[in-house]
Amino acid sequence: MNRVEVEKKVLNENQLLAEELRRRYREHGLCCVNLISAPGSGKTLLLERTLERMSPTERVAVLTGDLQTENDAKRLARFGFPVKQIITGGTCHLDARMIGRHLEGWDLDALDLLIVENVGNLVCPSSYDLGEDCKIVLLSTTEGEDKPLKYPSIFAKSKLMLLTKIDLLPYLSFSADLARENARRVHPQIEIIEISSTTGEGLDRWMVWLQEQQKPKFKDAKDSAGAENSPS
Ligand SMILES: Nc1nc2c(ncn2[C@@H]2O[C@H](COP(=O)(O)OP(=O)(O)O)[C@@H](O)[C@H]2O)c(=O)[nH]1
Ligand SMILES: [Mg+2]
Repeated sequence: MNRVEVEKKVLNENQLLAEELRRRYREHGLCCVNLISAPGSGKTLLLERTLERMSPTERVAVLTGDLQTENDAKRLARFGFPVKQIITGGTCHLDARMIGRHLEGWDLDALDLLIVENVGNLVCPSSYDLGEDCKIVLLSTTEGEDKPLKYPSIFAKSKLMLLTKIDLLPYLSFSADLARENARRVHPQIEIIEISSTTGEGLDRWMVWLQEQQKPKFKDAKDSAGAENSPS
């Protein structure tokens, strides 16, 4: 098999496992979001801010991926929600098999929201379906406005772009307007929220958006429970 054939086989196998995860999430009424960005764009700090704003009764869990270290899981575990680190070794993305393996031991019925923090990389994670409801791409103000044009795949596949670190705008030549324009050239319908995890700007909007994503799942779960209970 040549390299292209091997890559195709790996992606096909991943797709089957991702469909299986999607089926499980649907069955349990669980919403899954997949956060993707370059290293250092602010995924973990945003998740710290997100978890600290959640009430202890929220049914949320996090899987966080990195090539090495448990650092991010340690940062996130202190909020009391279930968190697991996925260490990929050298692999530059998470795949569906890794997700499935790390879900073992968790009761999916006890969860409404699964947040996946992917390995920091704008290229490889975009090719690997994790069975998620949507991908979310983070672009920080220190990365340059042209990244949606240079790495179009992930911006094309993401439902939401979070423009992060906007507290730094006064010190940078970064144009948020141009970044938005470039993202919309690649994906005209992409939703965009500007945030700062240090000042808290935009975080209310982000929390509402995240809550909104869970609604269709609640409805699906309710509908199927209703169908099971209804006389046939
Ligand atoms: N100024 C500023 N720094 C941030 C913000 N979000 C994250 N950072 C910093 O950026 C660095 C990388 O953040 P981290 O959350 O670890 O990024 P990750 O690699 O995408 O998970 C850390 O030093 C954070 O403190 C932000 O909104 N504003
Ligand atoms: Mg991180």
